[in-house]
Amino acid sequence: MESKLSSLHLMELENQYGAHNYHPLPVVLEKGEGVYVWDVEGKKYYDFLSAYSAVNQGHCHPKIINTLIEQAKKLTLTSRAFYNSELGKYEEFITKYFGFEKVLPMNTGAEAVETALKLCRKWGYEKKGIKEDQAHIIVCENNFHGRTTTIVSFSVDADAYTHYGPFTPGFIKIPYNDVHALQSVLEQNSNIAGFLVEPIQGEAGAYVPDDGYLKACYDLCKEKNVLFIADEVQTGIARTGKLLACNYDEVQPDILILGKALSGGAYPVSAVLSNSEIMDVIKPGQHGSTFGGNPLAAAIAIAALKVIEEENLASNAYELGKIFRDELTKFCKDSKIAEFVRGKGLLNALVINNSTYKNLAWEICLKLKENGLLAKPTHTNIIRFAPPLVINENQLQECLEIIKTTIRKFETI
Ligand code: IF1
Repeated sequence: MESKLSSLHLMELENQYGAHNYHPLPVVLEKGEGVYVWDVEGKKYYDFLSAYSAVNQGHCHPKIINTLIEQAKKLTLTSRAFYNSELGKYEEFITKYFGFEKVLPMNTGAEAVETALKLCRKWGYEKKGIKEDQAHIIVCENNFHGRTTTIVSFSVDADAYTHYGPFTPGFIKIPYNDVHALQSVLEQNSNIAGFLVEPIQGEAGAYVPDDGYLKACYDLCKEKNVLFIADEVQTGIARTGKLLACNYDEVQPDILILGKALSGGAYPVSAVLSNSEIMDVIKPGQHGSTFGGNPLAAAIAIAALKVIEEENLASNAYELGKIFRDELTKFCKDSKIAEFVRGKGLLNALVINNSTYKNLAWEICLKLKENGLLAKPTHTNIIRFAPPLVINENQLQECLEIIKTTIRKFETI
């Protein structure tokens, strides 16, 4: 019998044989259930990252995993050269679920963003009448939409784009949460095909725009015949306390991009939704993916979306998110380290004052880990808190205690 490898050994293996494109927290996980994960030594943690909001339904949700197992035993992949028994059912289900006429299935978030950009450009040429190669898409500063060459072409994060050029042209960056910036570009440039926006900027540290921002942008887009494209890969599927973060502003995007929790973390599943008038510009042979729309993904996604509804995860995220921010806001008043908390639903971030010690947020996360809660800093001084949406109030209170006690220990240093 081979003896079990220790965390240290497993981290060394990743370090030696894997590309160094990540800097993980030093914890090696081997099991997950609901809001909990366990490391290889058997220590149990609350997961406050949820695989960047992919496991909204909780780790290894039995209904999702059973669907996965049953479908995997039957048929996993046919390619789109043939029809499969699950895809049509899924397409009907997801379009009705989100109120669109058509869906284009892909696998990862970045692929779905790429798909939306291609769809938008094609619509710009074929429906709006923009001259060949002149279409522009407006994007926001501090965006995060994925890692492909085109997507990093419009990133403002030097780590994301440096030395990956030459870049894809055709994107105009404007400040986020600035309706006037959008208005002025729309007025100056008649070659705009779309406006791509995150309803809340996740990577920027759960940066929430003003109420009404999305609606105002949407209205401007309508006025100028420009597609409003919402990237809800991270904010969608109940994370922010509503099914979509766009629901807060009662905006139905022209193009909706989903990923992550569309599978509950069981499989890479992403999707682009729109009405036929837009989607039908893509004809056979003009876009696709070997795995996109495979029967395994289709079955899993239906199960994952059903869980969201059956377990009222949107309203749970809404209610518990409020409690979480209220408690931490109170805590921040007496803290020299914790500055403020922001977010919506269960997508929240705590801003840490790291003026005296730059790595403070990382050190806090290491201590949180020792105390049984996993979270990861972003932009050196922001800690993102995003537990699975199946968390209950008792568990949340326990987590708030862990967070507060852990941070208090640093106040005295
Ligand atoms: C990583 C961040 C979160 C996304 C939005 C598209 C994608 C993402 C709004 C692409 C992906 C991830 C990827 C993950 C880290 C993570 C992240 F910090 F980088 F910004 F969640 F907050 N649109 N977000 O947030 O989806 O291709 O990855 O499936 O490790 O890069 P993907």
